[in-house]
Parts: sequence; structure tokens; C-alpha cells
Amino acid sequence: MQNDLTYLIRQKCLKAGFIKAGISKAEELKEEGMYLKEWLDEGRNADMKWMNNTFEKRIDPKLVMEDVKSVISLAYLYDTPVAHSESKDIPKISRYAWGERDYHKIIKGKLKLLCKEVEEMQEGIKTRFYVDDGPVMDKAWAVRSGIGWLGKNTNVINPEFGSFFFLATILINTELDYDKPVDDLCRGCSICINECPTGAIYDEYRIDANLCISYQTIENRNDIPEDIDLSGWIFGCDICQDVCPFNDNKFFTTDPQFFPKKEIFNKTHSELSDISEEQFNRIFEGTPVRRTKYKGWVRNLKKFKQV
Ligand code: B12
Ligand code: SF4
Ligand code: SF4
Repeated sequence: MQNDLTYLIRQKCLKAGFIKAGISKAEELKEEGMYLKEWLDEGRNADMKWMNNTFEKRIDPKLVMEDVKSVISLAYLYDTPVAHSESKDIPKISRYAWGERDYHKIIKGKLKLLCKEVEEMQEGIKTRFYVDDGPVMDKAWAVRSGIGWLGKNTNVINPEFGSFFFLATILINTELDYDKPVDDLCRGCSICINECPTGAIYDEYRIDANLCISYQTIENRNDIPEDIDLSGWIFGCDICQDVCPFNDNKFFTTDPQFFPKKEIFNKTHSELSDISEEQFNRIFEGTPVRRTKYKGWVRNLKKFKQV
């Protein structure tokens, strides 16, 4: 019976546009929680204090949904075949943020319909879903359910599709059949560690947000430390994924919402600096770039120029 239910749920997930769906048993994330604690205690989360406040929930899904039995992890591709310009005068925006709409909205729209269908499959089924912004460790669940392994760059990598995908997590109050983790294929490779320009990957599988360009350009609300070189990026950073051999396969999204928005794509530093606050709010309305606010946008552009 649960075999059938698991099969049908997985089929629905794939039909909804997710490239992978993996399922794991909902239980406390003991080992991952230990690493998370160490990470927080060492201040590797920089100013993302909300991560300390939600620690208990992050490691125990029962504190998020009391009767949770299983966790469904999903992957949604966002990379497009469009390449960044090589010109030194063109600031780079991470490929996940190129499009017309914020990925939270895109994926949550799909999850809402998907979860409604799943709840209608059997009486009593209840679900809760998250993409990035919930108090759940999306990567830890994805690893447990075999979506991919945790790469040394700390992104989840699927052996076939690489790592340019978002993760979504569904908590569900029914037992299902569980998947197994996949092998870690990083093995002797350390390209991402060597290529990270700031040394943010301070050890294999460990990243210090304080040093990460992604954190500095998106999450930091204060000045960017002088010794951090943005290496051409003004929103997010893709370097440790671009250099990863598992992203050479070039699997691209078919979702047009992730393709670059003309107004911002491959514009020069002076063109982007000419954007007024009003234009910024209009151009980036409903996109991930809005997160940095105009103040952060201007700060990042200034910092880009200092290099
Ligand atoms: C905080 C956060 C960040 C922070 C910290 C990054 C990080 N590595 O955690 C910052 C702002 C820097 C960031 C940047 C980015 N992020 Co982010 N981020 C998150 C968030 C909200 C929480 C992640 C978290 O819990 N970190 C805490 C630490 C403790 O976790 P960790 O590094 O995974 O720690 C594990 C390892 O250290 C491991 N470990 C420790 N020691 C050892 C030793 C061995 C031997 C092994 C095997 C493992 C191991 O155990 C820990 C627990 O599992 C998640 C969404 C979510 N709710 O989960 C998205 C998320 C991780 N981010 C995502 C993305 C896309 C990005 C960026 C690519 C965006 C960009 N282009 O700029 C970059 C990538 C930077 C990078 N190299 O990781 C995606 C990743 C998708 C994927 N394929 O993995 C997520 C899952 C969002 C989503 N739902 O899609 N992010
Ligand atoms: S996102 Fe950029 S700065 Fe952050 S760890 Fe990866 S390469 Fe380093
Ligand atoms: S670049 Fe190499 S070490 Fe880094 S995540 Fe990819 S395979 Fe692993």
C-alpha cells in the first residue's frame, strides 16, 4: 500500500517539474545538528542570527510539524544555457537571480498545487512545505534522501544533474518508503576549495559565511569588509559551482522564468550604477535581487569598482 502511495507521490512530484524527488524518515538530525551547532558557535553564520533562533526546529522536524513521519526532498533546476560575459566591466549576478521572478514564489506556487493533490490522495494526509526560508535543513534532508551528496563546496550535487538546482522540502504525516543516500563523488578533488577567491571554504565541506561573496552581497546589511574582493560579483556568487566538474553536464531549466531579464543582463558597471532607487524597485520587483535593497545594490556596485 505505502509502496503504491510512495510511487504515486513521486510521480506527482516529477510531473510538477521537479527533476528529483527523494524521501527520508522524519527523525532528529543528530549528526547534522552537531555540525550546525559547531558552525553557529564558531560564528560562521556571520550576522544571520535568525539561524541561532531556530536551531531546535532545524534539527528536529517534529518541532515544525508534530505528527510528521516522512520528509520529501525535491530539486528544481534553475541554470540556463546563457553565459556570463567575460568583460571585466560587466558585474556578475548569480544565475539563480537572473530571471523575472523570485524562486521562492515560483517553487511555492508549484508546491501548493502538488501538496493539495497529495493531501487528496488519502484521507488524513497533511503536509507542510518549504523552500529555503523555512526552519528546516533543506540540504541535510536532500542528502539523506539520495537527491545528491554534500559537495566539498557545501552544495548538494546530483551525480547526473550537478548542483544548479534549488531544494524544496515537504513534511508529511504518513510513513512512506525511504530512499538511500548516494556516494560522495568528490573524492580527491578540491577544485572548488582552490578556486574560491576569498578562502570561504576553509575546510572540506565547511564554509564560513563571513568570507563568502554570496553572504556579503546578499545577506550582509552593513559594510563589506575591506579585505573581501568581490571578484566581479555584485549579487551572489557561482564560482564554486561553475568550477565543479559535475556541472559540466549542462542540464538546463526549461522554466522561462529563470532566463535573464534583459534590463539587467550583461550591463556595464556604469549602466547599472545609473539605475535610480525608483528604477531599482521597479526592475527588481518580485525578484531575488530586491533582497539586497537599493542600499546594498549601491554598496555592492561601489565595492566592485574598488577592485
Ligand atoms: C544559510 C544559507 C546560506 C549561507 C551559508 C551557506 C551554507 N553552505 O550553508 C550563504 C549566505 C553563504 C549561502 C550561500 C549560497 N546559497 Co544558501 N542557504 C542557506 C540556508 C538558508 C541554510 C543552510 C544551512 O543550514 N547552513 C548551515 C551549515 C551548518 O550547513 P552546511 O554548510 O550545509 O553544513 C553541513 C556541512 O558543514 C557538513 N559537514 C561538516 N563537516 C563535515 C565533514 C564531512 C566529512 C562531511 C561529509 C560533511 C561535513 O555538515 C553540515 C550539516 O549537514 C539554505 C536553505 C535551508 N533552509 O536549508 C540555503 C541553500 C543552502 N542555499 C542555496 C544556494 C543556491 C546558495 C548559493 C549557491 C547562492 C548563490 N549563488 O550565491 C550560495 C552557495 C554558497 C556555498 N558554497 O554554499 C541552496 C543550495 C542548493 C543546493 N543544490 O545545495 C539552498 C539549499 C536553498 C534552497 N532551498 O535551494 N547560503
Ligand atoms: S559562493 Fe563564491 S565566495 Fe562563497 S564559497 Fe563559493 S566560491 Fe567562495
Ligand atoms: S569541485 Fe570537486 S571537490 Fe568541489 S564540490 Fe565539485 S567535485 Fe566536490
